[in-house]
Amino acid sequence: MQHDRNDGSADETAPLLSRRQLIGAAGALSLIAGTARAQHAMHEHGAVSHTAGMSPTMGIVPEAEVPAMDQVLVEPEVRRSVGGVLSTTLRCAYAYRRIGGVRLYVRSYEGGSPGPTLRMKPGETLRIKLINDLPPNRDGLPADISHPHQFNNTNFHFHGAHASPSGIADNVMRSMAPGHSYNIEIALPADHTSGTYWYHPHHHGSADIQMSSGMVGALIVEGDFAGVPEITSARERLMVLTQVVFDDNGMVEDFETLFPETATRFLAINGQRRPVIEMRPGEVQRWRILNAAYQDDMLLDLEKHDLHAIAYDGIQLGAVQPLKQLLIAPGQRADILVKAGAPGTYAFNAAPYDQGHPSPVGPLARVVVSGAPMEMKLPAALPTPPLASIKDSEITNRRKVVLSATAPEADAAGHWQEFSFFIDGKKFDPGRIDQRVKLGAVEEWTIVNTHEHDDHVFHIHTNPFQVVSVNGKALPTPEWRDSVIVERKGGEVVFRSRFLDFTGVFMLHCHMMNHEEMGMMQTVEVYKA
Ligand SMILES: [Cu+2]
Repeated sequence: MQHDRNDGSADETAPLLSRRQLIGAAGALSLIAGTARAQHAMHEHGAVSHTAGMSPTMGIVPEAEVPAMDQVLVEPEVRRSVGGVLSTTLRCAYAYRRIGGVRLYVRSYEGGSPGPTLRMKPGETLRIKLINDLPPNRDGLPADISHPHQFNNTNFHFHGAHASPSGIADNVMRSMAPGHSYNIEIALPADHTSGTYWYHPHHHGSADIQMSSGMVGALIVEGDFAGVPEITSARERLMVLTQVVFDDNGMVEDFETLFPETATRFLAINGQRRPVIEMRPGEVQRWRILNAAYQDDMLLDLEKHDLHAIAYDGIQLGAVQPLKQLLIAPGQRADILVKAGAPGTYAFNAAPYDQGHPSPVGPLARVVVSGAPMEMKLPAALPTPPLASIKDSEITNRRKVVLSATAPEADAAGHWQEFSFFIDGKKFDPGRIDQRVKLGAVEEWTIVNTHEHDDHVFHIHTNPFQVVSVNGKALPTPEWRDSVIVERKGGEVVFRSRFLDFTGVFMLHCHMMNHEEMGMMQTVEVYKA
């Protein structure tokens, strides 16, 4: 069956590394400086070797108590490129995680969540040996492949990469089976945009379960705003937002654990529940915010502070965009500047937002402003954005994509099996090509959401797009994105995109992963005429 196909020519199954080799490899990687970060890294490494030393059948492991909340925000371990290549291993395996007063036993990258932050530059190559140390699948393929299945298969997607979708590059058609390791090599063009990107699994059937377990990580393409001292001198923080879900055993093993709209137990930043973000009065910080939540939008609100957006989805804006609140959909990134006000403690919350069903609400963090004041300024202007606007005269073709769904009757239980999600009236079929685009085309697409009950989040791989209108209203400044909300009850987004550099098959889908997993995905083939 196509779904399970494995491009054997490219995939390499090598013997698994021994645990000692793995730990040695992790130890050799550079860790970022900073006391809190170093402590965190030590804690993480301690946890890894601890787990590595015991047999999988051993029951009780002595563990340090971790306060449930109010710890200083820490960031994931950073792995950097050296000599033009970022070469690393990523091990997928079960791990214990303490978070927010609960202990989880879930699938992870490198034993934690988020996974390590990968940092590279345009023109460089990302080379990963992905070791799938998850246990064998217990189930076969279901009759309907949009019925979640085989949760221990995985693969690797560089979300937002303008790179080849073929071979061993950013190819989400690959299937990486448990007990094997696989090479991934993604070359970024020299003119790739710089900013905040991320990675996550994208195997149809298991991606949602794995992402909701915390298998997500940031990927920073460095070098943006190099000529803007107000930004380069600002302390940078990475904030990976997730929705934390788990069952009575602290595990994520069934789709029922993810699907009800009330599934979210709490929200987390960098795998911490309500951490503390420290700032000095008058200090400006750059926050790289990634909504890596598996399902829902979040409306971010920082008490008594404005947010100043400088980039969306890893693409620089041409002017600072001041915001009272920031709506961020799953898959999206927003780079913002925050200028701290008077000393005090300020709530950073996910505020109520109606996405058809209520988005998750609650505290994300507390910002504690204290210490000696700093005199830092926000930039008055930003440089010309990296991607040229797409003019009317460039358009070679237009097309329309319709998102829809069927929901259960009012008297039904609302179990996930009573819903269906479609694009152009069909569920995902990996053996079918849904959109064929000629290499060199510049197209204008209209995305319509006819679903009565839910907003959806349109995402397409390989090429970013420039949103020109939303719900029939032209944007004063068209906005480059790789993921965009399309509102329910006939909401409509029009964007333009250039298909210039890469042939091959890639995906478009809803980034609310429950919807994607249940079939709201299509294939796109860019072909050379
Ligand atoms: Cu959706």
